[in-house]
Amino acid sequence: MAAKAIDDCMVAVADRLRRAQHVCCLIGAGISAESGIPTFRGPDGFWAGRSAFDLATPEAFARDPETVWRFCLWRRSQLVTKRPNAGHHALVAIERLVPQFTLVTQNVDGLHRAAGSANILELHGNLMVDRCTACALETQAATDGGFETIPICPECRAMMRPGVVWFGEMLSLDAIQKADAAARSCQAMLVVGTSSVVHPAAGLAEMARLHGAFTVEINPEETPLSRIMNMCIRMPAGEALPAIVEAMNSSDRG
Ligand code: BV8
Ligand code: ZN
Repeated sequence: MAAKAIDDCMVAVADRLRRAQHVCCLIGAGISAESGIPTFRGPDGFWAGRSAFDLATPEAFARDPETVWRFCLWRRSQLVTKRPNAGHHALVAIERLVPQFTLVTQNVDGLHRAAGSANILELHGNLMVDRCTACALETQAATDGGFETIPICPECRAMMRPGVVWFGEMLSLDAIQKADAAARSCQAMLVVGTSSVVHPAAGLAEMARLHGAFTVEINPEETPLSRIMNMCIRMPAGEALPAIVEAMNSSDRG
């Protein structure tokens, strides 16, 4: 894409965001790829050579909790050294430039909060949270010790589970209701770094489009939702989002 065409595209998106009362962003693992965190369905993704249904379902956990915990603890050991990238920071900047902003993320890596985002809905939970399988007590995962031992509940001594939403599990009603409301009421939605195959998250982009939002997909690859988007930016999030913020700020300067 020629430089001029990219600029025009960023200015067009910036203009839409500037004119919006409410901007909603639907985020997937792709935004964290530039922080060194694997995506799920890419060639070197988490699901490459592994079955999501052996590692991310309640049945898998009931059948073989050790294997599910080993996968989770391994991901945690990688995550503790990762930092937000320019894409995460650009989302913080956009949040501060518009009247109302809702960040709906499928990511469980906590990098949006680390970057300074405020209004975050974590649809699939958080990998650094443990939840008791018996009394539902939630604790922050230990990061100082090793990543070898399965956490035990400090209250009732039952086994803990990772605080993420597995396939076949309901999402938090509060999170999905707020995300649905945001999709219905926003004037612009950025759909960033998601393959748009996991529901009900992917349905939020369709909901936004249905309610008249200007929808922009930021992803180097095409997805099943590309065809319904008003605009597709085939660039990495870490490049596209800062360029959009720059265009928003320069539109400020007139
Ligand atoms: C539920 C665990 C209902 C946490 C995950 C229709 C309606 C409702 C449900 C379903 C339905 N059809 C099927 C279902 C069931 C299922 C589902 O969606 N299955 C799919 C696979 C067909 N959904 C569920 O089970 C959900 N629960 O619906 O409950 C219910 C009703 C009654 C009773 C009980 C239940 C639960 C979904 C949550 C599952 N948990 N993970 C964890 O360990 O992380 S989902 C998993 O995929 C991840 O959490 C991740 O968040 C999610 C989505 O993946 P993406 O983020 O999109 O990542 P992916 O690798 O796929 O794509 C990355 C993209 O980034 C790519 O496009 C790539 O091109 C791009 N990219 C790469 N680099 C960059 C980039 N983009 C920008 N910049 C870059 N640099
Ligand atoms: Zn307990």
